[in-house]
Amino acid sequence: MGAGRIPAVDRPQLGRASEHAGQLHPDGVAAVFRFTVTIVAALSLSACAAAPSGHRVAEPAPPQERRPNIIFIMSDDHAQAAISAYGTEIGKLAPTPNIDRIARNGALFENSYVTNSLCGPSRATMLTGQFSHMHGFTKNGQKFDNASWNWVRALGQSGYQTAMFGKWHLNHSPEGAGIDDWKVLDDQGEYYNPDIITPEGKTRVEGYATDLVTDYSLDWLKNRDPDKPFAILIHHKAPHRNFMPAIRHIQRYLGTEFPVPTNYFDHYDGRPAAAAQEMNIYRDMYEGHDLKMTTRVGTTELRYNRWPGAFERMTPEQRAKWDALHQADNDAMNAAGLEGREMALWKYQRYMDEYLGTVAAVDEGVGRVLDWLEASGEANNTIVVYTSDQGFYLGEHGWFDKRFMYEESLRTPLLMQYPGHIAPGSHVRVPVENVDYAPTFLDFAGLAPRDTIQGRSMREVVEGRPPADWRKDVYYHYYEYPGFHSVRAHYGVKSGRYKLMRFYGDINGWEFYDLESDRGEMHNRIDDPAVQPIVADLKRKLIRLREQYRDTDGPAVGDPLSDVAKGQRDADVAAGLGHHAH
Ligand code: SGN
Ligand code: CA
Repeated sequence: MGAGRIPAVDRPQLGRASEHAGQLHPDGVAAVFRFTVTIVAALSLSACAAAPSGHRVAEPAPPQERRPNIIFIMSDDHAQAAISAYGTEIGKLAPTPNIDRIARNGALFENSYVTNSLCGPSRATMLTGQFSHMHGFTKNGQKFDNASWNWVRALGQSGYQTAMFGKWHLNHSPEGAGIDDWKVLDDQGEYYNPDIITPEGKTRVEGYATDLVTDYSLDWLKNRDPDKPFAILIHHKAPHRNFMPAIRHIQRYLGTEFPVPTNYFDHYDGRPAAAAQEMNIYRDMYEGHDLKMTTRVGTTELRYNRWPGAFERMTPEQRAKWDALHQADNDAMNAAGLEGREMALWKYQRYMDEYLGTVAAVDEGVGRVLDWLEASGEANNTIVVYTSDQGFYLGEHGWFDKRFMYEESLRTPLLMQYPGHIAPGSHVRVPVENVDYAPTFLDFAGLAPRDTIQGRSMREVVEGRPPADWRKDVYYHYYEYPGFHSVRAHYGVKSGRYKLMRFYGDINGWEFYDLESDRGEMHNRIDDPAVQPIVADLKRKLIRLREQYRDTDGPAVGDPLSDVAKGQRDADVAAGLGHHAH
């Protein structure tokens, strides 16, 4: 028995294997498949027919290649570490065979990053190809202007049929964003019986969010206009907080011992912003809401449950199964009277069970979409992308959530297949950022780049011939403070093995890491004389990047730290402390 696990006396196996997704989706892959007619240079043929007799008939133009379909699958808060294609320890214990199919069929991006590790800003970046300060959505809770340019509308205007199902979270709905068909989750979305917004209004729909989003997507794919290329956004809520697996997956990882990150009990020395966060698994996670811990042996009453709605919206039948499947493990935990370090380790294992349990349904959904695609005859002409709106902490530094520019949340999964264009099993090593998605889709759809876009098409990169002048340095800027989890605003650059970050506001200061010798980012060496030439070089790079991307938010790189005290006042005012009077 390893750390954090307690033998459960009795583990009910309610409906585990029997409740297979297939029951919920009787039509599955056995649907009627439509084959799309390939358009061959019809225009040039009619031109030939019209040629006056006696004249040489013009050669027909070469057949135009059909523009590729795009299936853009995104989950919410999915760490690279939780995808087996990334070769991680967690992936070995909780494999994602269907997401991995995309990597096998195409490319796995080893170095894919976000520009601002937060939901709304990330999504706006993916739609527009711009950094947060340019599209204006810097923090959650702001509203994205759906009338802004986005790549989905651009494809639609050029003849694509477009759709979006799942989490939008940029404002109420995609109304006005130029997407033909959509059904979205309300705000952050709920796992069970979610409220679904359609052009007709909002209704509560019985079912599990991940399965519903997959169902909507497959229905649309099967009934779309077969004569048009299509672009579909399938955007899951999972594995976002509060990590509620489908009933059939609740006990999937019970008894699996996940490796505890070596820095789970971090001291945060030399990293004041890391010390000040509120996203610690053993201190800040809600024991009821997030960890589904009960108050005592024999009860199903949850401990601190900040937003009871997530459970109250379940049907009595769902709730009964849910409670029964958690009961033995909860009773064992309560009976053991865990404290301190032991309790922290138990919480880590419970967090992994629930988080990875939600990933299981996402992986099944990806499998259903890929199965449909393969059987439809469209696979060779379809780009499939799997990504997340950002990475996530799975216990590193003791954390859940994201926001920081440290590796686990800066990185996001990215896998892409396009038969005939992307070699199966290829690995992309150059750094890409989510500003690159929009120009990539435009490029593959044969549309001209747009000068507002700050990213760059990854086409040559995935086709195995990265341009010599491809970016080497990655720019990042996080804004949301004060806010959930109290992560201070910061910006920074990652350049190969080195990373430089500047926090500003009430906590301001620089951090420097050499990832080659310090993968866990535990030793801030900003004051180490030995690295000062590297730090100076990174500061020059940061200045250049901020100029290139036209980011003037936050203090300038050259501002001495003492001048940033103003940031403290801004933060306090925003928090309602009203220090402006002084
Ligand atoms: C919710 C979560 C937070 C999370 C934010 C942002 N709390 O507020 O933990 O950081 O979303 O997430 S919850 O208990 O209400 O889920 S994001 O994916 O939208 O950026
Ligand atoms: Ca997210």
